[in-house]
Amino acid sequence: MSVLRFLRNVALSLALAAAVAVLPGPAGAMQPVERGASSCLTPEAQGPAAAARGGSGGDTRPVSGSEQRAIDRQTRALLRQKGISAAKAATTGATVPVYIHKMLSASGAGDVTDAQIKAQLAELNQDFAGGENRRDADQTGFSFVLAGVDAYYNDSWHLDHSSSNYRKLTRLGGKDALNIWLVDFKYLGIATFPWDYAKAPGIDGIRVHWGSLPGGPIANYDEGKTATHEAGHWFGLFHTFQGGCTATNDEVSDTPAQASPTTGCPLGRDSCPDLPGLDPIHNYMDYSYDSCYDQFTPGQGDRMSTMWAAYRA
Ligand SMILES: [Ca+2]
Ligand SMILES: [Ca+2]
Ligand SMILES: [Zn+2]
Repeated sequence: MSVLRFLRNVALSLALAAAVAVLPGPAGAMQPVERGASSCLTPEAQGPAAAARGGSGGDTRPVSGSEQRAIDRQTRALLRQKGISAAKAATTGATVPVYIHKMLSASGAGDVTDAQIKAQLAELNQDFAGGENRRDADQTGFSFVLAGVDAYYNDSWHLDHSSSNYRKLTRLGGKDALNIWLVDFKYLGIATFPWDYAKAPGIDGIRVHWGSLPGGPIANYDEGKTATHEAGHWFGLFHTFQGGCTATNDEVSDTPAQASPTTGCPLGRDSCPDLPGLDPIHNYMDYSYDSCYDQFTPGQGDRMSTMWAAYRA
């Protein structure tokens, strides 16, 4: 994280803490959220109506084109070491244990119900099974089972402060376990990548705004698909706009290239008019509204399987 970005986040965190302090209860703690860490903060971004998944900087650490190629070389080398062919790796599936950590304020703000957690797991299972678009969505071979739910009452952790620290202290399971920390921050979610697990296992997982769970209070992002998007990164997917209008872009051949993130659900958007296909606005790895999302592609399914075989199996 750049110093500038860090300072901006600190400033925002302080502003959020101040705002939360004067607003009562979980509903009052509702704050504007964005996917991307590098989005510019504008006055308009101060209300829930401005909620968006974020800017082009994204909700993961940035990965340059040259680093993408280095990751691919490393992935191929790991699979060779394990004696797994590329074809076999691409068919890997798994049942993923999920640990939900409710990072509540000292007074209990940011809580979600057991029914919401159950609905979130059902959403993940539906989305990774291609259940929202029987014609075009991939059955990825991944399913999810709830392994545990815990709650912490800590104002600092609730606002995602000291996140490296609290994640190391609370993370459960091995490299195959999806840890979901539910927090209150300016993002919808933030994720780590599988190829970073070995060097930072303690922080592996996804942080998700508690208000984005099914039935949550964030307009347009209240169907639990933020967790689906962030889990996509955790499995090794980039955004569909990674790399912009280039032939390689997100390294998935069946997602048309896209110049920039989508907001809302603009049918017919074509931000790379010189490259084939309309923008994949329905793809879980774009920034569209939850109601607009309905698919991972077969190519994305293959990439997630390949990354799983290399880094999480
Ligand atoms: Ca692509
Ligand atoms: Ca196009
Ligand atoms: Zn993302």
